[in-house]
Amino acid sequence: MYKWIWAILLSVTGVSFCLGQHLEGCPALLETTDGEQVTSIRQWERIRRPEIKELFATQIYGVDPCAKVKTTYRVIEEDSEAFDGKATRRQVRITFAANGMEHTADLLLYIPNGKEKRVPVILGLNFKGNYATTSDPAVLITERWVKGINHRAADSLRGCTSSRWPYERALERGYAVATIYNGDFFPDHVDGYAGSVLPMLYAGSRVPDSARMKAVGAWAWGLSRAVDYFEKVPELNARQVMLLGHSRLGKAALWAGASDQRFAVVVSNESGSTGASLARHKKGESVSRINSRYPYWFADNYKKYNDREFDLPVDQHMLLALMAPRPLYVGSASQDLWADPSNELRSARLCGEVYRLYGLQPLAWDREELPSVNTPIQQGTVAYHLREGRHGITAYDWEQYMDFADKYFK
Ligand code: GTR
Repeated sequence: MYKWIWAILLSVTGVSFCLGQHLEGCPALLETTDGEQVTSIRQWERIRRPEIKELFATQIYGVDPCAKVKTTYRVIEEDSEAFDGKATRRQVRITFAANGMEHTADLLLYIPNGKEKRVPVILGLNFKGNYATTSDPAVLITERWVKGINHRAADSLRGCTSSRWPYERALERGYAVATIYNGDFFPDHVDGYAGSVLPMLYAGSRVPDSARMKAVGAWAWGLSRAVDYFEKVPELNARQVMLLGHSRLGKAALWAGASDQRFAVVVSNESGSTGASLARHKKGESVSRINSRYPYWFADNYKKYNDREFDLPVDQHMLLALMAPRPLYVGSASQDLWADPSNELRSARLCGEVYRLYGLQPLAWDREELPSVNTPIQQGTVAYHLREGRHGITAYDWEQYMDFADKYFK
């Protein structure tokens, strides 16, 4: 029924969309494996959502063994005068202990100063170490494996990815920002498993080898652990976390957002293959290409679908649908053909079926063609933009994501 209410509402407001959109050759989003039509939120939440989540876990991202982990937090550095007094910087060492083993991760957090209320948080993993996200000299240099010649972090690379982390702007807009190096959970290389958090989590587990998490699963697991910490910080509003991930870390962000509903807003920036982009009819990076280049990212089961996308029991719009009813933003870039913007857009449109079930406006763009560059479509609970330019995450992207989050958090 919601479908029709929306159709009428949107047609009077001049926005139209196609009813009953379906991805050809893919099991229906709103039909259970028993062939029952899903027409209520209750059926979605009790039956279909868990079914889909389970399929993504066993076939693609890996099953969380739900190890009993004891976690401790130690502030290793803090300064209330960061960025000329605008923010408090806190670096926290998180120690996880399970199955007789230990693992650590270092979280970098900036909190805007002078706020009376708890502030919303933007969370994302980073690719090169916390110290590479900012030229702030007090940020500790990671001692873990990093990409590069000798695999050691070097002070000369401090701030080398700072254009991707506009901290001061986010702080000015009232957001706290937190990040952790992805290598703290799984070093991003083919032999990364041994140095990852996974041997500790899977010790003694009965999850079959073929369905175990690898890098992307471990990164997603780590994102949830950051929220565990936010819940203990009085300055932060842990119910207002915008999770933001770029590219491979966008894939991890989507899986984290699907697995853990504490993320209030989820943003996929150019996550492409096995992220926001549909596998079926995908241009650029296919399932077999991603699995052969990055055999350590996804569960081994995923390799069964190399060159057989049409055998997948899911497609990526179903992953996006697991965010509902929470706000979701999919960002693409016009020259990022490897990620396939058209297929990211299609996926963002197709997940709308579930948003409609909740009576929410889906993506307010019902056309196959991409919208013009730098023209964000943010009216619905699902948003999309096509930034002009190459693969990357820029100040422009952040600005759109914060505009979108403001609507829900302010
Ligand atoms: C590419 C990979 C993409 C994307 C990207 C990135 O090499 O093929 O799936 O994840 O890396 O993370 O920048």
